[in-house]
Amino acid sequence: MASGISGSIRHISTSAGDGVSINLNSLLHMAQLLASSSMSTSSSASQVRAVGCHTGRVYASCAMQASTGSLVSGFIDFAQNVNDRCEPLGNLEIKVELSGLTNNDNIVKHGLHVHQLGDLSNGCTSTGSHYNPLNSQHGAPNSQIRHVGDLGNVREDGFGNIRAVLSDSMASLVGPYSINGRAMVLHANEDDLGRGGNSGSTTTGNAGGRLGCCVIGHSDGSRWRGANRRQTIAIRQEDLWSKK
Ligand SMILES: [Cu+2]
Ligand SMILES: [Zn+2]
Repeated sequence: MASGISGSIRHISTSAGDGVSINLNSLLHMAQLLASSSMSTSSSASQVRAVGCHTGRVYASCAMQASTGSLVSGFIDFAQNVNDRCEPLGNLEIKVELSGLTNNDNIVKHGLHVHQLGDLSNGCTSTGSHYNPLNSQHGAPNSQIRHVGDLGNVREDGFGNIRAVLSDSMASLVGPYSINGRAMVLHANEDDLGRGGNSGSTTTGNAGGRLGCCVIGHSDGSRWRGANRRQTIAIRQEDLWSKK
C-alpha cells in the first residue's frame, strides 16, 4: 500500500512536467490525506509532511546562548497562523522569557533583532547583520522603513528578567522571508530605532554588543503553550502585588 501511494505521487509529478508547480500544494494535501488515512509505514508520510503546510499554527523556538561575560539565558518562542499554501495569516507572535541581565546598570531597554545567519560557530558574531532581505534601512518595528529583522526593544523588569509579548507584521515563520533557521540577537544597549541621526543608527540602531543569541528552529509548540501558562500565572501574581 505504501509503495503504491508513493509510486503514484512520483508518477503524477513526473508526467505534470513544467506544470507541476500549479498543483503541487493540492497534490501534497491529497498525499497527506491518503497517508494519514491508510498508511502503516511512516517514511513516505513524514517526507510529505516535511514539505507541506496545513492550515493552522506553526511554532518555533530559540534557546538563548550567552556571550562571554554575559549571563543571559532563557527562551524566545514563536507562533504563526498559516494557510495551506504556506502563507502567513496575520502577525508573527513572539514571546520573550529571558533572565540574567545586569540589574542597576541604568540600561533597561535592549535591542532585539533577527540576524541573517543561524550560525553560532563564532558565537553571536557569526550571525551576521540584521536580517534585511528587502535591502532597507534600519528602523522601528512599526516603521515603513525597517529591516525585516528589526523587532525593536524589550524591557527589563527590576530583577534582571525580560518578559515580553511582541507581534510583528513583517517577520514570519513561513514564506520567502522566513526567519526560521536564522538567529535572534539580544543587544547590550537600547536600539535607537533609526532615529539617532548617524550612520550607525540606520544600520544597527546603535544597540551595542551582543549579550546573547540563538538559532530559531521549528518546534512542536509545547513550550509556547507552557509560556502561555507561566505568563498567566505571572500576571496574576502582579495583580496580587498591586492589590497589596
Ligand atoms: Cu542585532
Ligand atoms: Zn535593523
